[in-house]
Amino acid sequence: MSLFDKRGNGALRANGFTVNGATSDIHITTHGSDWYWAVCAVMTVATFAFAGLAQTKPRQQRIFHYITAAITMVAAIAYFTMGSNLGFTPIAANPQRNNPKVHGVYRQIFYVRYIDWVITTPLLLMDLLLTAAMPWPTVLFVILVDEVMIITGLVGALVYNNYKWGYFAFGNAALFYIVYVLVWEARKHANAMGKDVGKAFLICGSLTTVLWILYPIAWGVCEGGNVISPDSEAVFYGILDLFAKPVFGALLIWGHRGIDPARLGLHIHDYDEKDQAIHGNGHSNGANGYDGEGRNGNVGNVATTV
Ligand code: RET
Repeated sequence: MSLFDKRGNGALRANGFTVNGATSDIHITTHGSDWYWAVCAVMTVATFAFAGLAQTKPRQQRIFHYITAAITMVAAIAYFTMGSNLGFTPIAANPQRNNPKVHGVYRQIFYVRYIDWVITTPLLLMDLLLTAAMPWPTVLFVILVDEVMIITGLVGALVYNNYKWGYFAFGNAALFYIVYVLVWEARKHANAMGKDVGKAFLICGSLTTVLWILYPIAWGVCEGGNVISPDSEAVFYGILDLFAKPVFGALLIWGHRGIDPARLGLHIHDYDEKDQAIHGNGHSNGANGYDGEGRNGNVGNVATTV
């Protein structure tokens, strides 16, 4: 163990590089771990900021704050895991390289990244597609395709031979479809909702499109091709994640400042509002609202217009 290891934050020593009997010899150093901790801190601060901002709005207007806070909350925990040198498994690198930065047999593959993404990328897409007031079947399908993208990326990362590129190809096809919906269908839809909605969508949608196309490039040189070191992987994915989550989230919430979600078809009920669905049928339903007997025609219509 080098002097530097002793000075490090301790996580590498505490948790080690051996998992299930295999040891990663291509792994992060304390630099990588420190960087993961730093990103964890930013994600945590962003979560409190987004959740705090939500409290400044009426409950019917918090949906985008909550979705966005959930995204950074999950990321904070994923980064806590990676900073702690956990949430990885050693996978035989293919190809094995002579470059000392990636020389070795087993590369440290952080599967926890994909657990983060499988939760957060659907939420990011919800942020965007709800902003564009897309029909809910489209939202559902895009999210399912997104899950295909992330899971194929995970499986590909865990495969040690060249079959991993087959999964990579499926993942890229999925990304292609998502990008098509964002830059074409959803953009048109957002513009039809008004100038402010169109602008908010354009800014956040463009940022997302550019960033998301960079992820498979990172995968190609990290989990896929074993070209750059795990520390560089930490920086590459870390910068992408910082832009895709806290920066994206701040821009999205800012873009929504003058937009009532009701304009986007998101009619959300609250117990103390003057809402027919709750107060208009003569029943006193308390905080739960509906009487559960389908007496109020409005409930069905309003609640499902997404
Ligand atoms: C993988 C590999 C398989 C092919 C493709 C990928 C794309 C991943 C993307 C991830 C986005 C993550 C975000 C995280 C937020 O913090 C899975 C790397 C296309 C687009 C936005």
